[in-house]
Amino acid sequence: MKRQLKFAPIAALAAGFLLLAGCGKRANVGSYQGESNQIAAVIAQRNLTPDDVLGAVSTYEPSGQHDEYVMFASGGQSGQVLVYGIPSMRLLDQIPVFTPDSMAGWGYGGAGNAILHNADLAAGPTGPAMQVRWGDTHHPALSQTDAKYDGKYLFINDKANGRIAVINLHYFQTTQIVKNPIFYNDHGGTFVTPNTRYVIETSQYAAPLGNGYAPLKDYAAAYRGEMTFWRFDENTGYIDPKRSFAIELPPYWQDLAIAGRLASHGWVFCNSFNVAMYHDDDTNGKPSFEAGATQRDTDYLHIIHLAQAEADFKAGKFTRINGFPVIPLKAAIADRILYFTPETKSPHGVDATPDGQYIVVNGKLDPHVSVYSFKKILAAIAAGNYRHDQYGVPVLPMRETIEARVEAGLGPLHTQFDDKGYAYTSLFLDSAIAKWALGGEYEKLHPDVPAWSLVQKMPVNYNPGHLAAPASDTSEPLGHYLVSLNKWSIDRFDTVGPLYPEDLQLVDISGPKMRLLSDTPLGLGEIHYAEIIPYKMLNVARVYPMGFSPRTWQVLKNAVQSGQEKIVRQGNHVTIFMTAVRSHYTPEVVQLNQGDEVTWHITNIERTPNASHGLAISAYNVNLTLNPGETETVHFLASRAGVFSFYCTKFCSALHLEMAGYLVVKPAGAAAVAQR
Ligand code: K7E
Ligand code: CUA
Repeated sequence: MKRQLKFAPIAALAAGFLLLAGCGKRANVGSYQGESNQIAAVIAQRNLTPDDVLGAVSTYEPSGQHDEYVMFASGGQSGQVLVYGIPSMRLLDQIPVFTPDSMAGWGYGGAGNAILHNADLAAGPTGPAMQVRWGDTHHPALSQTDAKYDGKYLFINDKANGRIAVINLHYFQTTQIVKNPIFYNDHGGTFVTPNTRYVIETSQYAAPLGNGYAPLKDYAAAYRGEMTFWRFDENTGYIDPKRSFAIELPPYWQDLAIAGRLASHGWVFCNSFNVAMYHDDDTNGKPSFEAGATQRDTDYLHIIHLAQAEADFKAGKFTRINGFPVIPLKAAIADRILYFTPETKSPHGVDATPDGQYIVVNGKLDPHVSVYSFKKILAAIAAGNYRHDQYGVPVLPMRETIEARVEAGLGPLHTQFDDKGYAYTSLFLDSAIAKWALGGEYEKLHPDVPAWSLVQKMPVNYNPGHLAAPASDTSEPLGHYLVSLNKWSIDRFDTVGPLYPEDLQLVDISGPKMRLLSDTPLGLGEIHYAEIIPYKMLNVARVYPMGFSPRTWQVLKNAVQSGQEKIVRQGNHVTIFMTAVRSHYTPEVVQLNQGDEVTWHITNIERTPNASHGLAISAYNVNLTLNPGETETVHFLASRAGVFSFYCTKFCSALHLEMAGYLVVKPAGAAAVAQR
């Protein structure tokens, strides 16, 4: 075991620490003279190895000191986005997206309701409307300008319900959720094109396009996959569904996707599995999907010429499904939009090198990562030396498209890149990360290390899914850190019941060897992917402009201002104009008749950062969070008679408990409430 430390190393460690500390801006050698023995004692008492101490001092943020990077991580089944500081791995925020969130007051009466409602299932020929109040978020994507992060927006998909959300990073707030009109689920999303012109969302489990019915026996004829290109409008900050379109794909189960950049700008790549099109109606005892879907030796890397698809869309070469433009498979083939090249069966992640020259496919069942050359793909297309799959899609021979195969280890899932010409691949089965050297132009960055060679394997705990490195998905990755997003934690933390947390392990990749720095448990959801950006690239607001509505994303001219508070009754419709400021609401008493229709406007008129207030109304399921300047509107029917308190849910001041009021609802039949 590693936890054995003799006195000498402790002393050396303490001495080294003392020397190191001497270089810091916050202290000098002299100031540690008294502490060095104490430090050595703590190291001994806690049984720390030199690596432990190095990890601790590399990641510890002293009180009040901020992190250099932030990581935007999918919150998995929580349906949200998590925000971490790096290197401390402190959880800074949970941005509510697909799931109501009571801290943010998201989905309990305010703006969140309207945004969530917009992405519910609409009623249609196949069934009634359905409220969907959760999501399974997988892949966050930061907006890009010229293939670099611009820090403005974040996108995230909901695999379970086929939805995409837009988060504005000025306010860290979800502004829009769009429901895919032709598919129920997705997985290959979100990924953005190099100028965030399009946000990509790809279906996963083939089904009839348009959410209709077809029996499983008609799988090959009636089931399809698709890739949707959501047009993002930089001027408005919203996805414009009217300028968005999809491409019909064969009913292979499409997996991860990535947009090309630089060399491969204008192209998109997507993995698939179950090219065998295995399906079974469970009546004849055929094997399970896990056996049936993997019976072929190869699946297909999809190569999609987005620039040509966009031209077809603009030329009106599409059909409409549920009103949404879809370029039919036949047209995609005829107009040279879609190609395949074989990949070893059942791969998982597909990633593009920073220069867009190589497409890296992670084997999953194959111990190799396969590196395809975009130059070779173009040459293979030009050579025309291809066969066709059963739907007529050209299949480029693998020997013409592949550049290298790197034996990384067992279960390669996802790859990230640093600034020194290296790639890092998660090995799910090996519980390890493989560091390997890129070839081509990247060889110049590491002249002594052979191209496409394995450099180091480092164990992680356990079963890593995605990895995340700063700006890895851009033309300028930053290196420095890598986070291993591990699915299993087994023995790493105190057991807290049968549902185990994930383990996020922070790794230092700045030196020649990867070095483990810390473990962080996560019990809120399963992170799939994450993107990391230097904090200084963000431009985050501290307060809202006065009267800002997160529903309209505008300053409302008629937002309630101080001195204009009132209650207006028109028949049985009552409108409340309320303000909140430390430490009271105005008005504080609202008297209604049972059956009144209520519109309740409230503005937090604070200008002080951090001075948020809440508005919780007992029995009416209303819970708002109002940040400084924010205005919200709640509608409800006063269906229940009685005396209800409303109060501020945020301990905003010494007199916070007094920030409360009464909602008095007189039972129907009793004398009506006098008008104010
Ligand atoms: Cu979990 Cu990218 Cu959805 Cu792999 S995915 S782990
Ligand atoms: Cu406002 Cu407590």
